[in-house]
Amino acid sequence: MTITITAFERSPDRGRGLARDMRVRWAFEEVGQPYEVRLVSFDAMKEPAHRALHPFGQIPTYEEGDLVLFESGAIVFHIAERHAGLLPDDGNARARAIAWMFAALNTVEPPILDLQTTKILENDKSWYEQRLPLVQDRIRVRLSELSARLGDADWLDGGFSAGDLMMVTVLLRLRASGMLEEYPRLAAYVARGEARPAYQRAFAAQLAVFQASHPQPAA
Ligand code: GTB
Repeated sequence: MTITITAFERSPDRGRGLARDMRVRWAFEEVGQPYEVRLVSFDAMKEPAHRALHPFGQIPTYEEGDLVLFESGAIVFHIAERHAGLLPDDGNARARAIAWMFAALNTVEPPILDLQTTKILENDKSWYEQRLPLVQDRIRVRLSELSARLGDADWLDGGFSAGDLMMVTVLLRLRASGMLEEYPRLAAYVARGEARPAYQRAFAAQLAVFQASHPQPAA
């Protein structure tokens, strides 16, 4: 059965792979599951037809026959449960990999989102200069803890899992800030994720969407 996900018609990240369809594309590539993509505009996302798929009018969504899902975490989890390659067979190891998925989404991503909200939506506020370092420090606490746990390992708990996939995509959102480079183990961890062939294929697919809508002028 065909699986269709939604992604931005014009991603504000200009093809840098930071929108949340990227983690879903990467999961599909890791498990070798073909998928189709329906591109949606910002306006279309808020229309009833898309809200029937996603109550908050966002991307990504997932459609497979009668099944409709939203929330990138739920979608990646569903893919990981259905196909081999993203969750270990051993029950305890599997539970720990799932815990890392939740940690990425619930513990590490929120302060990173806070930084982006602060920089984009609050930079004209009188208190911006006071707030920014507070938000950055909250991220540094998490990065420092994560780096300590990772240590010299390649991945968070044994082999690469959906927990790593989620954590790498969350950490990538920090790249422009330069904060990742303060934690060389985490910078290397993210680079390992990006070097995976499945990541490369997913990145190329979302970049192609941006390039198609922004053709390069002939030299
Ligand atoms: N919790 C949901 C999930 O994980 O799926 C969050 C989904 C979400 O925030 N989707 C965003 C969206 O649809 C796109 S990814 N936004 C439109 C809207 O809310 O109206 C967020 C995103 C957007 C842009 C960049 N960027 O430009 O770098 C990065 C990430």
